Amino acid sequence: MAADSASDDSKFLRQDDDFRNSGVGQADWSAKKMVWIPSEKEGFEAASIKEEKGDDVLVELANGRKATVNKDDIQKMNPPKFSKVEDMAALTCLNEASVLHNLKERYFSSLIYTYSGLFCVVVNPYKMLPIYSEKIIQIYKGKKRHEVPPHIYSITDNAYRNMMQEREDQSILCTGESGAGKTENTKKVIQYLAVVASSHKGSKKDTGAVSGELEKQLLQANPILEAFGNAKTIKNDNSSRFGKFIKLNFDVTGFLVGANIDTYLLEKSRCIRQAKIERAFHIFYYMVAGAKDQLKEELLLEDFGAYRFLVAGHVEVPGQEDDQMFIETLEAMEIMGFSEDERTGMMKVVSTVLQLGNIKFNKERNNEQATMPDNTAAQKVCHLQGINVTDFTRSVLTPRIKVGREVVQKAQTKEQADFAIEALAKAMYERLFRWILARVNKTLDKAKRKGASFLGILDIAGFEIFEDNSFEQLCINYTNERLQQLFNHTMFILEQEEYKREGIDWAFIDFGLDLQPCIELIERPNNPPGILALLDEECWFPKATDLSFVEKLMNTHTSHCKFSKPKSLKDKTAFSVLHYAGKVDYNGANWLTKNMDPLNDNVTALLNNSSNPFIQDLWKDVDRVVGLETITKMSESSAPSATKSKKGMFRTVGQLYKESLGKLMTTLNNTQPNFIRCIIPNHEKRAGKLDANLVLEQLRCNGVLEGIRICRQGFPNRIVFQEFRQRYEILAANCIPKGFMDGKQACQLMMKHLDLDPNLFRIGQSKMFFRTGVLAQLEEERDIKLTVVIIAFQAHARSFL
Ligand code: AD9
Ligand code: MG
Repeated sequence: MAADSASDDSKFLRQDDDFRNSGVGQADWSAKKMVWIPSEKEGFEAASIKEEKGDDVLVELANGRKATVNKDDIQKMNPPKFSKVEDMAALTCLNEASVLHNLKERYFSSLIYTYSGLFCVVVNPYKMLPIYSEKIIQIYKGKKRHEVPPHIYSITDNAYRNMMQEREDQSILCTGESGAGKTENTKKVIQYLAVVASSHKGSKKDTGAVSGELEKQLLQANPILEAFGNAKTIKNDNSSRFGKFIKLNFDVTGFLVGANIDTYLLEKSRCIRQAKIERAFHIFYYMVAGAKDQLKEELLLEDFGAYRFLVAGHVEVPGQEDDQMFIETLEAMEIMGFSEDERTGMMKVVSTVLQLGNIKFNKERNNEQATMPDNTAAQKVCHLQGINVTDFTRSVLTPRIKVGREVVQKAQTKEQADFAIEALAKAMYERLFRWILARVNKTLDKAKRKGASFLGILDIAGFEIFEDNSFEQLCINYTNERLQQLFNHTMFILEQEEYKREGIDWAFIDFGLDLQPCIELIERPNNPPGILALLDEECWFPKATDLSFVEKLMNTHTSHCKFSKPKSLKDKTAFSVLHYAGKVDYNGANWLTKNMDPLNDNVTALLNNSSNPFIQDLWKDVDRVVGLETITKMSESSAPSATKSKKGMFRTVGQLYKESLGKLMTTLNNTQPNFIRCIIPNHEKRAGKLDANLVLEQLRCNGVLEGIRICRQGFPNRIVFQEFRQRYEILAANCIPKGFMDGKQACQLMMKHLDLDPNLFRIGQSKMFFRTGVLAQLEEERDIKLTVVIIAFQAHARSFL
């Protein structure tokens, strides 16, 4: 490491050797036959084997308690030399218990990054560690992965260098559950590259400071997207409610020349409804708390308590001043080059969304028709949006819709009017978000120079299994199936290459194919149609309901290996999918509406003609809206006009998502991927606490354990000949003749002497390959041999006294 590493901060990156051997001592490990047994609270507990009787094993725990466990429940413990290893693929006993133990030991030493073969695992420390400073950036610059301790900077630097040297596009994929640290790590990647790849003349590149307009703008894009797309949730005070892929473009010399951001699945329903103690998107609070005087007047702002859509009024975020954040967000927009008109236009939309929630409808006593007794809120909405209030009210209460060939005015019920207003608020916000994204991209792409290559960073939710899983969970789990497939496939290719390079005889299986049946169950267009295609079909089918959709699913896929009916059939709209991370019970209620996402097209037509150019621009493609006709017909359980879809006027949410995921996957498939698995250590946002079962569950869902399962099929432990000979020659004493002998030849002789089952190892061109656990066995034998040698030496020494 560089000289700086001698500083105090380096202890947060790598442990001293003295510390590494703290846990179970070498002598204890071999003498006591240490193993891991399952523990309800800790995941696994260390124990020593006392006696083995058939399938039962009698063990003793650290507190002296004895227990009998089935031998299949026992997992081998690694020799102490593997304590706190930086790459878990090197563990000789590759099992769940050892992976958990290693992560835990490192976490408690503030070593939050650990490799697991192709993965980099990071456990959220929930405290500021001094590992992201400018000095640390300098330590990682230009260093290979094995030369420096595990870090997101190392992954980034290596990806960047690979991109330059191999001219291959790169990607860094961060996944994990909410609060696990995806966004924080994504920011660190960008921060690192903004320093090391800056083209700014006279930049302070060597001090680690960021200079240059593009770099500054790139760093400012995030606060803007976070203000509009993040919110406080139970799990995370700054939870991203959308996925994103940030593409950084570089020229041939490796300088940053532009960037582009894509987003996925904004949780737009959050602007109209929030769970207890959660918030809507940050910007609502920033604006209401921060807009003063003239702006407040212009935006027709009211107090927090006046807005029905802010369910719990002003929920605060600890350690964050909303009014200050408003100033910072506006400043970020200024740096991004947003004009004053644009900023005001955006704020008007945010204010409108809140105001829409205050429009109330009544039910007329004798008929079903909705009325609007007080139109104050509607007036404000129309003032902000530059549309006529009478037209707006009529469009909401008695819109014109097509019935057969005729266009008629149809009175809406209170429920229909409420639904239309909520849908409008959500759509308005989503369009604003998309507009912001396009605007940010316009600035970041301004160089208009086509980059020679790119490095993309994906920050997207990991696998989700909740109590109630809906359409959104299916979309995110489908994404994770595809990402896991990419991982498995990458691993297969790399392993295959290494085996080939080393001339090893082994037919490696493509584990990416394991995921294909589940992916097909979701995305297959026909023969038979998958879940998304059946849902689309049902959306256009006369008298279709959520129930008829689920029934169709059941009929079509009864015998599919990844599909099943939940055990309890109490809920008729339930069905289960067997994902790689586990079985998920989905609740099919509201899927038809969620997939159609209908909007009142009378109102959107008004917005499209707004007197405010900003609003007009936002609604310029209203023909893609699923209209009122659809809402009305859906609520009457009859079909919308099928011609609409045939003409391709609009696409369902499922279709659009499948398409954008397809594009993302094509992009990722053409990159060299780097996988970052973020882990949340506890659900209390506390530093220094690790809930073992929570971590194990994530390791299962995020594919780390799956990766290990794949590794175990091959020869995961590799040692170069020289190292193998040095460490284990003691076990094959005298079999190697004195004088020089080539490394491979020496190892061949040693292996012959050791008489190991040939299926347990392979001899490559430069290294030895072992199956999991073999090295532990050799370590044990080495220990015994060493002890004998030491005793003999001591006896010999004593005889001279
Ligand atoms: V969500 O799916 O967007 O809800 P993320 O993105 O996975 O989630 P985030 O990066 O926002 O989680 O991290 C949550 C919080 O954990 C942050 O606000 C920090 O307070 C904390 N955190 C995460 N990573 C680090 C870190 N490397 N160092 C310090 C961290 N704190
Ligand atoms: Mg996030």
